[in-house]
Amino acid sequence: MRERRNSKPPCTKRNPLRRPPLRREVTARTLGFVAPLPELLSAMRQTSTFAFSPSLPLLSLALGLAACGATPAPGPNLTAPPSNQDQRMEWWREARFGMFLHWGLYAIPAGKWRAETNYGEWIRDSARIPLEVYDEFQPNWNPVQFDANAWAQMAADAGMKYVVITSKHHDGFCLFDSKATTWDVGNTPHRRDILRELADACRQRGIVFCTYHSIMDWHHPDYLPRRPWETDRPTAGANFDRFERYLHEQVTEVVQRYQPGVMWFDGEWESTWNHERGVRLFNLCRTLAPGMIVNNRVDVHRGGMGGFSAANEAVGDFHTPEQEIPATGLAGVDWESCMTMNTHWGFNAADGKWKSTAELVRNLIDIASKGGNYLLNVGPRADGTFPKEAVERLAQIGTWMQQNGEAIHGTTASVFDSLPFGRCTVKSGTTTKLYLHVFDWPADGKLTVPGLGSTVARAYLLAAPDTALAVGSNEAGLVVAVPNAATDAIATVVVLEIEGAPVVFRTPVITVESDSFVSGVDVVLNNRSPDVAVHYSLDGSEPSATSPPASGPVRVTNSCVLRAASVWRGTRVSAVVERTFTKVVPLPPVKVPARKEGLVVEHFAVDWQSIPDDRAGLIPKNREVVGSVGPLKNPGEHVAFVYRGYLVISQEELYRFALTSDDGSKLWIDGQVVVDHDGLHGAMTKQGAVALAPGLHAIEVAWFNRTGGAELNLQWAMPGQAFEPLSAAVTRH
Ligand code: FHN
Repeated sequence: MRERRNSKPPCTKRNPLRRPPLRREVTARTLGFVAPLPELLSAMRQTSTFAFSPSLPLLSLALGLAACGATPAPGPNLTAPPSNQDQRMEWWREARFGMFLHWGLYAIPAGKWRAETNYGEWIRDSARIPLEVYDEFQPNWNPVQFDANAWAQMAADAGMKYVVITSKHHDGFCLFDSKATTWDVGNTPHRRDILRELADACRQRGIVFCTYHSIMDWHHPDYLPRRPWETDRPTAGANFDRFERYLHEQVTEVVQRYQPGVMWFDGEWESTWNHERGVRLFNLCRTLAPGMIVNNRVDVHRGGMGGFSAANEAVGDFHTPEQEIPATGLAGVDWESCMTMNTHWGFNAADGKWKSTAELVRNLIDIASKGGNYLLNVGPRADGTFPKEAVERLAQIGTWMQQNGEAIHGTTASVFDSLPFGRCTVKSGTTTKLYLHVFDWPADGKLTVPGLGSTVARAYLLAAPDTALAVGSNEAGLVVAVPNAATDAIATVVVLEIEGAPVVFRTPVITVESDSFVSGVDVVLNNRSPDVAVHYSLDGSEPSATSPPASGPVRVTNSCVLRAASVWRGTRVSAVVERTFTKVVPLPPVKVPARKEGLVVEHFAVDWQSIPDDRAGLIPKNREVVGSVGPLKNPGEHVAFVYRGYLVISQEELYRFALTSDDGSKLWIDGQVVVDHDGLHGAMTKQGAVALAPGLHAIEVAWFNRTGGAELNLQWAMPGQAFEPLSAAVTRH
């Protein structure tokens, strides 16, 4: 359905600037503005002197490419179904570094509205700009200095291997000429296909073109909820299912027209979006372009700014921490930290809090050393230029990457738990390269590398690969003789070449389903160093070379303190880790008459911010019998559901429960709290466990949704088995 606002038709509907379908022509561009708002006019006058314009070399490159009809370099193969997830993610893991671009109408006010200057891409909501007032930015959209080749060249020069640009942000304005709406660039004085030009410019430089697409849409009449302050904007007739069809139609347009390597969804946290809709959108993307990567924000489980989808049911190809770098990375999964250069995503003319190039480069190194990708944002100006501070930083990052890109692109996470002087990235093969990124250069010329047992075949500065560095050792570890001065103040890279896999003395990691058990539990001890053994004790004694080695999972059948350490050539070479395990007595069954299948759930209208202990006095609005606890279909806001009944237990065991909810939830078994997931939070999962004897056991689940996302799902598992939903076969009331 083509979007039409349900209030007076948008000023752009009869906009005389509506032109024939966008073409890739380069036209004489005039700065034709239509009756700008007073603030807008003054804001634009303030930004009339634009800091960056394409330099001559860039222009000649662009003309050269155009003249020779350079065909876009191949990106990932999006149409062929990859044989596995590793194949789909291969180029992305190799890339490690990308450019994020937040660009749209919000660049016109540039963060300023009336007396305030701290807005960004959220300005329509944050400044409470009515729709019809915000619409008037559309005829003023005319980025006459937009130069896709210049943008792509700056990304390439900075060592960025992919670019993610906002095809649509939360304001709903489309940076492409959509057949589904007039709220797009096709209806502005700017008559070019921005995404097409940028996609071509990227591909001509071997950069993968990608798009960010917001699920949340503050413009489409069918999108709900409205902004909380938009009380005068009618909701009658709004149909979110119809909006979902509109969303699918536009995602199909973007994918089929521009073949993005990544579809980067966002704005997934409001109550109308749920797991089922997320799965449908994810499946649409897989159908349209099997090789295309989709982030985890297509679903509702990113878990807030930490960006980690802990829920078992979550879909998406990578996790998305935002404005933060996970302390120890996100082990075993693909993840990308997206961060701004200053403090805004969209252009803000007053934001002078720019991160230093050193901080940006060290963020890149830190992220790569933890096995993640760095998506670094630029918020272009309304005229199509980059802020000069961004241009400067991209160029300076490029200088570092020119010399050291080999230590970032195609690397994997450090083999060390930590290093005193900086970070490590790795390239494995018959010869393994350890790239030591030295932030704190040793004044005495002795770089000590603790915890490495390997013999180093060769050591050198990445900046001077032909000059071998002497390697020795002392009680603290390996010692590399380095020059007295670092070659790069931000980070100097020292390369250690090792035959085969590195022997690293890492502290073992204990992995186990639960610290308590009924009959026994399997404990996995892993120090992630194949040539280094793990020895352990179960009597609380110091593990040593004479303790038993862990040749597989250790079976614990009695309460004990397990202690473990790494051992190499008869010597303990790591710290000791320990875990206490407890054999528990199962709760006895409750004596109740046999009951019917299912649980009773009572619905309440409440305004909780947490689950009250005393709920006895509540009067339910509704009561029904259900077979499982969630997922829910549009339960609404300011509601609470309380499930009660019995679990049918056939085998004496320790049972694990995974409770996913947005907002708070709690699980009791026989009156004991097993999972306390209370409070106001996004869709996240929390686990608990309880030992149960055969028979019936009382179960109660309380959940509430204040506003926003409304997720609930309870799953359970026996030892060694996958989580699955409860079913009517195991519930009674
Ligand atoms: O609300 C958006 C925000 O404007 C920006 O796009 C960031 C970048 O990932 N994502 C959302 C906030 O999590």
